[in-house]
Amino acid sequence: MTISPEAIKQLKQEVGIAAARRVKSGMVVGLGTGSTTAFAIAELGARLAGGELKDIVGIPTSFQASVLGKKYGIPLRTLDDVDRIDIAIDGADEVDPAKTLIKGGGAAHTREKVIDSLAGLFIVVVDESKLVDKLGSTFAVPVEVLPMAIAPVTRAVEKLGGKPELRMGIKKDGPVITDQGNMVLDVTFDNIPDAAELEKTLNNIPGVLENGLFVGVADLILVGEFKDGNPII
Ligand code: ABF
Repeated sequence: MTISPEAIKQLKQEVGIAAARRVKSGMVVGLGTGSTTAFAIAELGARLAGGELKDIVGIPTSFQASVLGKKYGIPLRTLDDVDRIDIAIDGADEVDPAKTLIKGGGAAHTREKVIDSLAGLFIVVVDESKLVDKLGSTFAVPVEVLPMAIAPVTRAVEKLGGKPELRMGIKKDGPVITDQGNMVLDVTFDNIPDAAELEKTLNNIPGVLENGLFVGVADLILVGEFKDGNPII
């Protein structure tokens, strides 16, 4: 059954709000990237403004997360300012039954993996369209690469059986540049029998900063889905 864009947006909003409601006063919150997490950040801002939530700080995973955090009045800090992250809320592009994720559709997976991995509780917020039985079946694995190493990394990834594609900007006038000044190869694999092994192998290629396989990082997956025509989490 195909779900309309409006309905998908409603699911994203419901699941973002549900995640934000798990944040308690005084917490340090990892602020993820993407449209679903944006609803969680807005809800945190509303709860702060309404006085229901006090004294939280946000650790943004990207420039986009920083902009939203500021917009909604969440005091922002860096990892140098805090000794812990209580909860991280972030999106994903794919979630498999083992809670392994593919992330990086927003080219922010390098900082996301740092913050999401440090969190005491990493909550993933997705709509039902992100659930897959087989990792890599709907989304390529993003790999952040030093620009000077694109050619050798492309060859190395092809040797692994991957089909890499340089991610271009929306206007197709040049490659996407990450917050770290690097480029992204989106690598399609026909099969990912061992995600943990592939994550390590990709990150061991000289010139690779980080890839979008998140293995054993997600603690809680909140899924927005329709049941009998009503959105449920
Ligand atoms: C970010 O959110 C990325 O890692 C992931 O690709 C994206 C999902 O975006 P959305 O919630 O808009 O589908 O965390």
